[in-house]
Amino acid sequence: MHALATIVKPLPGHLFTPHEASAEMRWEAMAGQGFHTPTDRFFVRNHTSTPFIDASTWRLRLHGAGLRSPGDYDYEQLLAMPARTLDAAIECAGNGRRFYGTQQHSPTPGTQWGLGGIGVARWRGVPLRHLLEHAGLRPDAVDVLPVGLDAPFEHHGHVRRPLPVAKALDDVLLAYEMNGEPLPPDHGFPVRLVVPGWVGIASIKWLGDIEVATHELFTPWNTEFYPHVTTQPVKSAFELAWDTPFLLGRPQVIHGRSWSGHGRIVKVEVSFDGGRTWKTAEHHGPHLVSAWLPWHIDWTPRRLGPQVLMARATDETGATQRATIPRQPFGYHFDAVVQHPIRVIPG
Ligand SMILES: Nc1nc2c(c(=O)[nH]1)N[C@H]1C(S)=C(S)[C@@H](COP(=O)(O)O)O[C@H]1N2
Ligand SMILES: [Mo]
Repeated sequence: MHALATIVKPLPGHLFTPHEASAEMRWEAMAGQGFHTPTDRFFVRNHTSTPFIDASTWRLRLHGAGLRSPGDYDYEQLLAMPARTLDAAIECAGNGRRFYGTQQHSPTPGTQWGLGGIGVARWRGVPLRHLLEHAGLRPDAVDVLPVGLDAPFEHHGHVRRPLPVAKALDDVLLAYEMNGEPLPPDHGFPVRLVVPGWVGIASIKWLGDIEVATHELFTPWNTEFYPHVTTQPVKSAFELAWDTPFLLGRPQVIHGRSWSGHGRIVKVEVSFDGGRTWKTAEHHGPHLVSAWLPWHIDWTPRRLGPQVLMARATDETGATQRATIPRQPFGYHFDAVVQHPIRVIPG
């Protein structure tokens, strides 16, 4: 079992691949699971380490020129406010970064995530809109800046990234529950933001402070890191380990999931011959705009040896996955088709 000092929950090797202060979910850990990612295998991305926060002394401070009635809220007050449940993905902007190097021979620095820097949970909490209105949101408010209570990151201060007020009022949740339990320490206890469809960094964990400004705000997280990055692109993954062995001639049902920050997935195709021909996969389960679409396809391996499986999805905006994509200096937004290696062995 791997233990990262920066993460509290256990990180068994069959569920996670460790990366410095973060832990990536192994996609084979989603095989046979329901729609949501169980919390025990949900990826963790920490800039520093998981802090221990006492909910009984915790306060959320709302302040700034964009509010008429700034003030502090405690945990009990938040729990007593009108709540909403939301099924949504959180995905790191760097998810898939490794494939810039392995598939396109153009590696980019940063955590070398495969495709496991994503999870879908059932979040419950208070709509950010409700809290902002409660604190007297002024019509001239422009940006909302959530700040984390974890240790400052290098010389950049606390992790914080501004959100435009329009997104803050749309579908953002102040979540205190994940998959029916109080938020675990690694995922932001006592309260985190969940910003559907946007890069993971928008979903600030261990929330302690929200500033509402009447002008645009800038922090290292929307200038230096993740500039101009808002919604997540289209991606697909197989619920399979790398190099999974399959028996020749034995019928298989191959499972996977596809997602997009822009809207619903409308089509998923799979290629078993390196991208020459594509077959349409079948959907099942709920088809939610801020989460993923589970799918499956039948396949009987007819050729021995190492080969690749490829999946490509298309969303309702027409965005799809290409064979290769231009290099992105930070290694964000890898939305090309991933070549998933498997091997077929004698049956
Ligand atoms: N306060 C704080 N919030 C944070 C982070 C962090 O390090 N500190 N990491 C961000 C990043 S980069 C991602 S991808 C998501 C990951 O959420 P998770 O660890 O619950 O999977 O949290 C975001 N929120
Ligand atoms: Mo991230």
